[in-house]
Amino acid sequence: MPPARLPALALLALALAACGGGKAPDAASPADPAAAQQGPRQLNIYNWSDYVAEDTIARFEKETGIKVVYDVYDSNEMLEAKLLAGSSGYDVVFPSARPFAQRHILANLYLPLDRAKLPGWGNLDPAVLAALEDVDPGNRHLVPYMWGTTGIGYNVAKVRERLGADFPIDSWNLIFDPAVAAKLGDCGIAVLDDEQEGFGAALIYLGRDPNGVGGGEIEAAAELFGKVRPFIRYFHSSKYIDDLANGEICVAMGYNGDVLQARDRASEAANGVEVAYVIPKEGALRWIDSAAIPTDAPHAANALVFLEFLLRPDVIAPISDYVSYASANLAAKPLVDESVRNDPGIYPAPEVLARLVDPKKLPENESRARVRAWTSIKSGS
Ligand code: SPD
Repeated sequence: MPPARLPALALLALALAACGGGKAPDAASPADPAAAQQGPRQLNIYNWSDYVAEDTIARFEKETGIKVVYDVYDSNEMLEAKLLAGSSGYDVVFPSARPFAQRHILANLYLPLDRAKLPGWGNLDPAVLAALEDVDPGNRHLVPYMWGTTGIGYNVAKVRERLGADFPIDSWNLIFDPAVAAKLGDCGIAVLDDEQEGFGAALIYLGRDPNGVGGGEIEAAAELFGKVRPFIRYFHSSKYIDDLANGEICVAMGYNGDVLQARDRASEAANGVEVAYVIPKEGALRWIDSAAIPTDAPHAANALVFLEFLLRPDVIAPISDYVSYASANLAAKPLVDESVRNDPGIYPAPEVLARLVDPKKLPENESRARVRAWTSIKSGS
């Protein structure tokens, strides 16, 4: 289980102390391979689970001779806890933009990027860079990596069996309508253990602003979850991938690419399980994950070599193919497999894109209250 999120002000204070009273750090040190070779030939990466291709790290190690230590997490809170504890030892991390990377940048937790060492920067999609401008003014600290949506993954046969062939599978009602969830409870409903995603989905289903504050949002979402809590098997942010693929659960609130990885795993296993992903008609949260170099990274030069590696279309396109997420690299799109480019679960149609909402950094007291309420929601108390 991820550690509880600390109040942002407490985080900020810790971060400022760790960074020498909030003094802005210098730009990352030189990153050309020759310079990188002068320091320890190591790189410590902390990334989301299931977020690179099978050969990505081995390929980097072979090309550069830099040895990678690769650890994974499945929630922004886990990453944040490591960063704020200080001396994490990590050189490259992958925070989601809002509110995580946003408050990390405010707390000087990331080095400004030396763009001279990132000639592949021009491959990035200007629209994604523009979308990050409010989080990272001037795009100084974050290299956008992948973006996606949080919707519903489901086992087609099991859900159809229980709801009938004509029941439209296009709504958050699969999770939030007690009458529907009651019919699916026996085959397993999973929900992300993520307060932002949980509140976001519930408020969107209720027709409310997921970023709303002061209008009884917390109570409304808690009441909604209270009605369906008996039908939710578990809250977890990565277990659902294998469980969907193996037919152990039949509905999951999940990240689009993770659900599509479950679909691919089932199909590779030829186990007769068909998994599908839907962005609910009521709307969904859109998120952007970026790569960043922590201020106290022990191998900042090697980190820049890795970021430049990720900016290469021939590197990021196969990652996109494998993880089923849309990358922020526009130049790579023609290299991405046609089945991925044409998958509406990865590149949604314009009318679906219009229903997506970016999460916002909420006021500190609201954020704290949501975290507290999320604990109660999960325990069913
Ligand atoms: N397996 C990779 C999942 C990446 C999800 N990142 C987005 C989180 C937004 N809350």
